[in-house]
Amino acid sequence: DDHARSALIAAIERAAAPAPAAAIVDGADAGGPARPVVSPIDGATVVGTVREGDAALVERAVAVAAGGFRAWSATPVETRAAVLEKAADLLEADRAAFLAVLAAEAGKTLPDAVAEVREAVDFCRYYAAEARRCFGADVVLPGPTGEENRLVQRGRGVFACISPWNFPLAIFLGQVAAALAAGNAVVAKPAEQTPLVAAAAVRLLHEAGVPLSALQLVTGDGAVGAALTGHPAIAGVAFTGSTETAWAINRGLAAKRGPIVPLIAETGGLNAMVVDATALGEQVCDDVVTSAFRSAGQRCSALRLLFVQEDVADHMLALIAGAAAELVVGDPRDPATDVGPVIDREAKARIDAHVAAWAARGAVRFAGRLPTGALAAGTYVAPTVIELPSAADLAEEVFGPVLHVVRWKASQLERTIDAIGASGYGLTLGVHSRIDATVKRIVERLPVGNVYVNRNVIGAVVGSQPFGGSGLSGTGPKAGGPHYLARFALEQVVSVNTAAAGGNASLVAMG
Ligand code: UN1
Repeated sequence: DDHARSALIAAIERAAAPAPAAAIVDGADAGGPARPVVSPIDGATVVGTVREGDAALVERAVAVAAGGFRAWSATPVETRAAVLEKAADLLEADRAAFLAVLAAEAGKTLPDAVAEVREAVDFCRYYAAEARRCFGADVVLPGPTGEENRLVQRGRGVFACISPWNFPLAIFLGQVAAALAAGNAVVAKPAEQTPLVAAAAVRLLHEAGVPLSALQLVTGDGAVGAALTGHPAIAGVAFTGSTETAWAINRGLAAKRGPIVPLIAETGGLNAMVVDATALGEQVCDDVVTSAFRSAGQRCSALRLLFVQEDVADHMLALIAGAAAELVVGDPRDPATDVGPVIDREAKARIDAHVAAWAARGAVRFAGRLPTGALAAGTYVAPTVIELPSAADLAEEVFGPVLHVVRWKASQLERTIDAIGASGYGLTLGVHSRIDATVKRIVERLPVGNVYVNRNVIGAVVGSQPFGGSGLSGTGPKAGGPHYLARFALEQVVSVNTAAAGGNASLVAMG
C-alpha cells in the first residue's frame, strides 16, 4: 500500500552510499587499482568504486578457497542450511540498502528491485531446504549380506560462480548459495557493471556465518573470468550470461581441463509468443507489454518475437502500441517510472543501431518517448515495436525493450512452430490461445525450458517455476528446481565388506 511504499522510499533515500566493491579475499580488501562505477540513471553519477582484479588476484582467491573448502565441506548440512537462512533474514532486514544499490548501480525500477531482493531471499531459503532434503543423510543402497553400500554426496571443491548484471543480486546469490549449500567453497566473479551489489552480498554472507575462507569475490573483466574458469584447481563452473561467453568458457574447459569439470550454464533466448485469433486481446496486450518492456527488456526470459495470427494482428498491434505509449521511461527511483535505463552505453548503442537499421526499412510500428533534462545523458532506450517480414530476420537476441512482431496465417501454424524451433534457442515460450489442441501442438513440438500459457513469460518463481532452457539457452539443470543442487555435488559410493575377518564397523556419518 501507499504508506508502506513511502516508508520504503524514505528508507532507500536514507540508505548509506555503498561501500567500495573490493575484491574480497579471506574477508579483506585484496587491493588493486580502483575504477569508478557510473550509474546508468544519468551516465555521470559515480555510485562507488571497484577494484580491478587480475590473474594474480584469482591465484590468491583460489588458494584461499581451496583451504576453506576443507572446513566448509566438513560442516554439517544443517549448519550450512542455517547459515543460508540467516543470510535470507539479514537480506530482508537490510532490504532498503540493497534496493538503493540495485537502483543506482543496475538502474532497477522500484518494483523490479523489490522483486529481485525477494527472489534472492527465496533462493537462499530454497537451497537451504534442498540441502537438507538432498544431503541430509547418506543413502543406504541394497546389496548382498556382508556388504554395505552407501551413496554419499559432498562438495566438489572450489566452484567458480560467474554472474550477470541483469540480476546482480538474485542470480549472484542463487549461484553462490547453491554451491555453498552443496558443500563447495566459492570464488565468485560478478559482472563488471555491477560489482557493488555483489560485494554487499558477500559481506552479508560472511556476516551470516559463511567462513571467510569459503567465499571469495574477484572483480574485473572477462580476462579475470577466463583466468578463474581456466584455473586447474576449479572443480566446477556456474555461469549465467551470454551464449557466446558460455561457449568460450566451455572451449576453455575442454582445451585445458578435458570433460571433467561440470559447467552449469544459463544463457540467452530468442523467446517467442504465439497468439491465435481466439486469444483475449486485453490479456495479450498486458502480457506482451510486461514480457517485452518490463525491466527494459533486460531479462533472458523476455519476449523478443511475437507471432500474431493475421486476422487479429492489426487489432493486437493497436492495443499494444496504445499500452506501450503509456509507459513512463525514466529515473528508476521515481515510483511513476515503468522502464528504467539499459545497463550502459555499449548496450544502448547496440540496441539503437538495431532499431535504426529497421527504421531505415520502414519497419518500426511504434517508438516510445525518451526522458529529457538531467536524464538525457542516461542510457535510456524507448520501448519499440518492429514488424519483421519473417522470423528468420531476427537471428540474435537484442537485449533491450524492443519487440519484434511477425504475422502468421491460420494455415501456417506448423511453419510458425518450425520457425521458432529453428533459432536453436529454447528458453521461454508464450502461447495465447483458447484452443487446448493448439496449445498442445505448439508446446509439444518445441524443446523450450519454460512455457507460459495465457500469461506473461517473465518472473519465474523459485520453487514453483524452476528456470532454465535447452539448446543455445543453457545446459540445465533448472535454477530454483529440485535437480539443481545435485549438479554441484560429488557422488561417492562407498562399499564395505562387513563380513571380512573381524569385519569393519559400519561406516557412519560419512557425509
Ligand atoms: C535472466 O534474465 O538472466 O523468469 C534469467 C525470469 C527470471 C529470468 C532470469 N528468472 O524472468
